[in-house]
Amino acid sequence: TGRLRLVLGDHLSRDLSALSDLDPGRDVVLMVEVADEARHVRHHKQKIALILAAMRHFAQDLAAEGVTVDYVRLDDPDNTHSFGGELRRAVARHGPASIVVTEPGEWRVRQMMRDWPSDTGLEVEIREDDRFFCSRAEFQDLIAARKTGRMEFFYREMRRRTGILMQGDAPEGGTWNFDSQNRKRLPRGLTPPPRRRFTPDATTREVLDMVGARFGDHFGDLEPFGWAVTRPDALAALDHFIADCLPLFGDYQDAMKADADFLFHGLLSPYLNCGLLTAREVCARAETAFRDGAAPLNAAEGFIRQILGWREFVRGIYWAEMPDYARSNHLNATRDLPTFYWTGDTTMRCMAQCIATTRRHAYAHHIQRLMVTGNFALLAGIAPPQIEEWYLAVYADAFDWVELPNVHGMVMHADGGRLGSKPYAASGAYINRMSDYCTGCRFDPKAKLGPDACPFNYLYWTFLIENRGALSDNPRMALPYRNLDAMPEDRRRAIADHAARFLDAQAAWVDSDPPPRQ
Ligand code: FAD
Ligand code: DLZ
Ligand code: SF4
Repeated sequence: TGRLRLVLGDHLSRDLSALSDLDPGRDVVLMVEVADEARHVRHHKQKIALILAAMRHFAQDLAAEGVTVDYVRLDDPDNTHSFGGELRRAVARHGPASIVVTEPGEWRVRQMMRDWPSDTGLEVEIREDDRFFCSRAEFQDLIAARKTGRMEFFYREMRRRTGILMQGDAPEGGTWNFDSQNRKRLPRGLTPPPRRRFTPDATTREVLDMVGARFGDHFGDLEPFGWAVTRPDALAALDHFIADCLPLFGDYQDAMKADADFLFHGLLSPYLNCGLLTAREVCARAETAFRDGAAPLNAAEGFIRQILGWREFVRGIYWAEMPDYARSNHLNATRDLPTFYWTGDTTMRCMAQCIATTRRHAYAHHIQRLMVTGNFALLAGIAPPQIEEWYLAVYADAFDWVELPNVHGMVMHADGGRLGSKPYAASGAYINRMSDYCTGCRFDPKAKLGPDACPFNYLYWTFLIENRGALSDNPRMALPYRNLDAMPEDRRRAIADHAARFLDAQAAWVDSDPPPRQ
């Protein structure tokens, strides 16, 4: 008898470690569609459709290679709808000698796996996920040796180790970081390129119909559905990004524009995270574009930093710090998530815009996530688990290993600065500088007090007032605290008053269950 090889929905890479020594004559590949994975948080409809359609195509390709694939569909009447239940049923069907799986992307699923040997009576071999540049062990060593666990040092070390964008021992262009060139506002006359989207084939169509019927009450629009769900289409998406978007990616990396959902961003994270593209090939393509003169260095470096730097760093932190990481709440934030995160029903135009693009595409770009919906959650003091659940549910690229450090650490500062040295708190001036959202907003980004004052302004100062104990010793917060302290006491009181009234008005709309929204 052969081995049973379980392939999860974010393991869709042909060179996955769990498939490396596959014996097509004896082994069985198991793939299971289970409702528990769609419902543990109520994922966006497009996210469920993307994963299930990509799983079905991946299984078809393996079968076409002559591999025996046991594929359990969501509508199988005997489906137990959990990974553990489906594994037990498959063991009964095939009687394998042992089980092989690649380590999962989520702590939650890693915990499930502890029960599998006793549940099945078989050896469960959990292999390393080697699709990352930096292994978990390597990360631990790096952090231990460096003491300072900051992204920038990790990234430089990864550049040296991989040789990506290096000239011998020195960084290409003589500097590691071109961030200062990468903060331009989008000029009025510049229209971002139309984006390549993919028409669903019959397999994907069937999944879309099933998701519409079963998960119709989840957040988000199901259609139009334009994501790639096969490796060739994901590669076509990568080609399109490198040719049409990468050259200006750096310049407008931090820009936001009303009704422009994608700008020059990659739209590649769902493919990287579920396995259709590899981090290595994506970085290699960006580097080649630079070396061929097709993209400037600030673009290629800015893009590679996100993947070789941030993506690898947050994964390292996640596995080094879980499970305690998720439980910290450095700023003691406890407010309920306002209902408008699910409905988009708010007069703050920036928030309404970012929630609308999220609903339309299961996507928002980094600055929308960090400086709009994230910034609001930080300033309003939303309870970390509630805002984490929102991010995990609504984005097609969201898996715990990458979502949690970004939200818990980078946005909410709930980890006390393990990930970022200071909170990215900002007032309306930042959003006004980097976007055109404020034009046509009912609030005035320049007004600090009064009925038209931008809520981000009084929420910002109130956040500083309320978190003085946790933040005022941070040298990077010295300037904001000096500005706060220079304000007359009655102005500070008026600001805090505005914030309290505003937040109470939102609380009237809070509902512990997200309202159904089609
Ligand atoms: P691009 O702007 O084109 O960037 C290129 C690639 O870099 C992305 O595809 C992604 O793989 C990687 N990347 C960029 N920034 C980060 C980052 N901070 N952490 C990890 N990888 C990064 N990314 C996810 O993949 N899944 C998530 O669940 C997720 N949640 C986030 C939550 C918050 C609050 C914030 C601030 C960021 C989050 N990110 C997450 C990071 C980032 O916003 C997305 O990776 C990015 O918007 C994906 O779109 P893109 O492919 O167009 O990215
Ligand atoms: C996100 C997701 C969904 C919605 N459905 C499935 C599924 O039916 N089967 C599956 O194998 N994976 C699914 N996934 C992705 C898993 O949640 C993902 O593999 C784990 O979170 C990784 O630990
Ligand atoms: Fe957002 Fe304030 Fe600008 Fe309105 S004025 S769009 S609330 S930053």
